[in-house]
Amino acid sequence: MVGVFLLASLILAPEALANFLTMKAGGSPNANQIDSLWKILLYMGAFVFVIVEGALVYSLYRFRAKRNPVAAQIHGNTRLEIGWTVGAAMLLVVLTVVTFIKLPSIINPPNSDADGLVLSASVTQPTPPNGKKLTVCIQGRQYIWRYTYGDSCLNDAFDAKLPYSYTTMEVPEHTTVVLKIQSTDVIHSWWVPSLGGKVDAVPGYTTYTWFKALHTGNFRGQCAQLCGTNHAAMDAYVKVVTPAQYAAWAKTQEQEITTASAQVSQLRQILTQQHNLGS
Ligand SMILES: [Cu+2]
Repeated sequence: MVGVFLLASLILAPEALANFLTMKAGGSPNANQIDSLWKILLYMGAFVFVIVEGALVYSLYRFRAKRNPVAAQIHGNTRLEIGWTVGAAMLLVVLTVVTFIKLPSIINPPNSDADGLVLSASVTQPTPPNGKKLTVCIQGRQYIWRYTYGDSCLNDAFDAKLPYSYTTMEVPEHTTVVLKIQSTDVIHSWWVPSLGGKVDAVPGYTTYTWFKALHTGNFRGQCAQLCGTNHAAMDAYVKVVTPAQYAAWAKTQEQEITTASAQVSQLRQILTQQHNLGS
């Protein structure tokens, strides 16, 4: 009994049950739309399950062999058969309509809020209606994520002037962040569940997605496509801060990268002069 109780308290703990049947959401409008669409499907599925299984269990009990030694001979029921065919078709119609109503808010990015990061407009797809967004280019590679910040990363993600970071992406809240996703080796998959859907990083192609963080906080994700022996270690973190904090961070990051690059160039020069750097 104690064992059963302990097991039940582990399984039924709120932490264990959180998002057990439902999507992770709450970080971005697209993630919330995916979550609510999923819940509609789940509840409708649960309704059908209860009706069908209920009828089955009731029939097993009501018409059990002990009470009914001679089986009734039945040749179908036209009204019932038309009924459940039309009923199932109606359910599919409802699911289709609800899905198509929700799809645009999952696919198309909205405008940044007034207190979001102050951004210049850009015409590169995908784009919120007013064109203002923060672009982050994502490079997946075995086994780490690299992020380059700024509109011009669309031309060259390795532009020396742009700040970049590994593993943790720093972004401002209330700002539409458009992600341009690429891979430098095999197929990876970008997925931070609380911030939206899963998008593959495919070598030779560029895929896009977006999120708009509703509040500050830390969100965790992971490469969602088996990409090699160390795939499990390919974590992704998104740190959402205020627009002011983001601007300060980007500036510091830029300076630190410039300093570090200068030091590396200096070291390279010294090593080359001493013939310690292989040609
Ligand atoms: Cu990967």
